[in-house]
Amino acid sequence: MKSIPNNITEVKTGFIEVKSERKHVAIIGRRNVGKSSLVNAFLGQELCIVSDVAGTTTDPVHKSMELLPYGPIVLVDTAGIDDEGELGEKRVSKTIKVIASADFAIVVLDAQERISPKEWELFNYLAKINLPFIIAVNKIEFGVNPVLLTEMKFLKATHFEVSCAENVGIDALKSKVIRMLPQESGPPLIGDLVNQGDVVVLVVPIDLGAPKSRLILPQVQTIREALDEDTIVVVVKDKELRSVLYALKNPPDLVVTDSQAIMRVAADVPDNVKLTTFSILMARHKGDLPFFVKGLKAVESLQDGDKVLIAEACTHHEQADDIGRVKIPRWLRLHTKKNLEFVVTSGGDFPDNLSEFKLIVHCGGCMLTRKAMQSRVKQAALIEVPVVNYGVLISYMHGAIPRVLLPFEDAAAEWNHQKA
Ligand SMILES: Nc1nc2c(ncn2[C@@H]2O[C@H](COP(=O)(O)OP(=O)(O)O)[C@@H](O)[C@H]2O)c(=O)[nH]1
Ligand code: SF4
Ligand SMILES: [Mg+2]
Repeated sequence: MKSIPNNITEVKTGFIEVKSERKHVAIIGRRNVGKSSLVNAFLGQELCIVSDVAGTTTDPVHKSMELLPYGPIVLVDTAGIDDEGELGEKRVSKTIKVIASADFAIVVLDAQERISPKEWELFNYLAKINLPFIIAVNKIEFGVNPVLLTEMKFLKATHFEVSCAENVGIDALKSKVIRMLPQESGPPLIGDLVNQGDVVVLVVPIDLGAPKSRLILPQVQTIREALDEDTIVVVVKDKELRSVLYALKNPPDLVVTDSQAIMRVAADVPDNVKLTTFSILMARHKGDLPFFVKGLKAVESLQDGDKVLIAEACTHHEQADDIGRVKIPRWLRLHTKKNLEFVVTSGGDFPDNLSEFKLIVHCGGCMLTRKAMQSRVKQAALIEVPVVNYGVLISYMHGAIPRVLLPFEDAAAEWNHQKA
């Protein structure tokens, strides 16, 4: 068993968010309208439990599928928005979190009924967060309530009539969802930093923290993007970097390194070569790089007793020298010379009580969708709690931030503005 250092509170959530590059489609509505039935009809298989007992679906259920010809998506079945009691309220709050980080929603209504007050509230919420959605009017075998039709006209929302029980209208609904799904997937990792034929060197230390027999997602994604851009990709450990630079006829066009090796790598890579870290690339791809750079200002005003949230978006085996639980707290205490209190969350959940924290240090978020990461950043920004990510903070504490931000005009400008 590994021990967690003093002053670090561990908050774990069981739910792991994966499938990060896929669009998330949330299936939402009141209890018993047929949300789970719709997920099953979409999948063409009985994955979710369907029952006429209200409140059968409790925790969100994530299911990947190929929505052809659009591509891979994740369907998220949720508990009813009208769930009651103490447990019910917890389920509703989980559903709200799913909605906030979804890319699209299918609101299921019962064809025989009218729009209820809870459903009006839901539509208001969707408008407030600007989430695109479609209404699936389910159980149409017995006709559609004319008042419901008038109410939907008033809403001006796109709707489709379906029967999950008789598999009517499901294909048409899928086609419509495909046409409505947002396309945007955030800035590239390196696509705009390189040209065809460029040489890109990726520095991947294989230390105790590296997973066994594989590379981590940001590394794999960067390799793939570099290949897509027709560049020549060289992957090396930090120890071999110098030999590689020596062997190359010309200096490389871009070097990307693991944040923890930044000082050694920066010393080896000539000043005129673009250098950044995987974490900085992820900060831009998933989050908001200039906002994270702004967040660095808060590091210098931390005081004894201040609470710092370390947010990890997935659960993994803790290492003896764990980056989130051990190294970052140690470096931050050393850097600030303050006795800080750390709270670590891992898993797909994100605390509601963000205002308690003077700083949020988020992981790269490679397992989160861009939408989910953006929603976390927005939540913190709304109450003015500064956010940085692991890589931005590590480069800052190691004095390498000006160099690793150079390839990114807006983030470099934010840094210069802060220094002015
Ligand atoms: N008549 C009819 N019943 C349906 C239809 N879709 C679902 N149901 C029934 O409605 C009840 C609730 O369905 P379920 O999918 O569990 O609803 P959820 O609580 O919104 O997930 C179940 O008894 C289903 O069999 C439909 O198209 N027609
Ligand atoms: S960066 Fe975050 S989401 Fe990605 S593996 Fe690390 S802890 Fe998990
Ligand atoms: Mg259900």
